[in-house]
Amino acid sequence: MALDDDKKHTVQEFFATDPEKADKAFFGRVANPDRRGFLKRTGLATMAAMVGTSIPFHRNMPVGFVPAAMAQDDVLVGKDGLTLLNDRPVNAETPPELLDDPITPTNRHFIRNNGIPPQDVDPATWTLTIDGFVDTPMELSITDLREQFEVVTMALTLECGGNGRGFFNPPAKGNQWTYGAIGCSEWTGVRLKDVLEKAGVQSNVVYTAHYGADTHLSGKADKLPISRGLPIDKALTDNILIAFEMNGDALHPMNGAPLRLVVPGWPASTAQKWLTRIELRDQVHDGPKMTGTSYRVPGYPVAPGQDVPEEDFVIIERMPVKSLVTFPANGAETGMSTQVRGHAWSGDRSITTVELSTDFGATWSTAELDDPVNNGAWQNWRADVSFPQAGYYEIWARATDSEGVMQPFAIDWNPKGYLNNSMHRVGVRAS
Ligand SMILES: Nc1nc2c(c(=O)[nH]1)N[C@H]1C(S)=C(S)[C@@H](COP(=O)(O)O)O[C@H]1N2
Ligand SMILES: [Mo]
Repeated sequence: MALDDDKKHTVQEFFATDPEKADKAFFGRVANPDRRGFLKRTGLATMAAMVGTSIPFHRNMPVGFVPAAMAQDDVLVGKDGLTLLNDRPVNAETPPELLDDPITPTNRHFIRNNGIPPQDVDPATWTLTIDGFVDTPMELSITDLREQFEVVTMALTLECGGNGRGFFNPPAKGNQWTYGAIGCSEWTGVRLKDVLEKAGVQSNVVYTAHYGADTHLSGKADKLPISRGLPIDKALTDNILIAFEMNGDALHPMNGAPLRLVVPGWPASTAQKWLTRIELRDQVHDGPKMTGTSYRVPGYPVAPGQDVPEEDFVIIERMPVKSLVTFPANGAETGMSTQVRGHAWSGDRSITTVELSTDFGATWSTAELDDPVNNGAWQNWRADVSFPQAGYYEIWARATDSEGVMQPFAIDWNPKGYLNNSMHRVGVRAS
């Protein structure tokens, strides 16, 4: 199903730019004034082949849209088993049982886009500008980065601030993430700190501002989909990378190829993909998704559903203590005993304990817990559990971090559905 005249464009883009032309090219369908149109026999056959069966109501299909089943395959190329939450922009999460690897393979790393990724990126000509309040503004190619700075490889945890939003009640608008907007891949790049220090951070700098090459959904060139930043003290810590490789290969196009920031333990929205510019500012950054209620929570505890004035919202910094059970899968049939395993993480802290319960929280036992492979990586844990008799059990996991903070059982509700770190429950049938 190639676009014969222009192979560089995906089906998705072709339909987005000129739906009627795309429709005609694909299916030979000419629009009627009422925005429907009869598919020619061959067009109908093509469409049926693409969705895998006949389309009884094809006469009702508006001209110029991509069948959802087809869109899914198209945008998740190079990903395996992810759940597509939205295809414009692309948002896809990983089911917990597919996050079982100690290091998340690229094909299992979630995708969270706010806009349309850049097309036809060329790593050879890509540049990163460092400007704002620096002694020496710089424009660096990826080769410059590799040659002028120490190249490091680290496993780093990225979690979307909205992970777990789908469980909020009353619900919060936005992508209904469940568990899987989290991953810990191995990233190769240079330290943000080294690059900023080389440029020379001036004494009035308080915040960074990150810019990427993706475009706004509206198509307007002067509108950015997202531009967030970090307090300068955080930006100068030593496990934030400007990365050009993921798990030993080029970055996946949806995960920011050819260059991105990786900011472990803070909302992954700070980890700009398709990174083109870092500006140092003498005030808190105010780019799109920095202000208002974006990536912000009320500065005090609120009741579910409570109205909170916008000025009471504060910028989310570290992500909270959390754990995930990646084996067994929810709904699994197990024997009378099974290994249970998963990961745990807590912003820029470490995890000291992971506990499991199989009796709805009455008693808890401690899991075996690994140290992080490096600062910024999640920690893997495992335990053997056995069940006293056949039946339905829930495996509950709760982590405690180095400051003694434990995961809660219930959601700490906030209006935009951020930071849900309530305990992960996995139901199994033992026999
Ligand atoms: N340029 C750009 N960078 C971005 C985004 C984006 O839409 N555009 N999304 C951010 C958000 S909200 C998240 S959670 C992470 C997701 O990274 P991933 O898609 O590689 O998992 O990228 C961040 N960086
Ligand atoms: Mo995010």
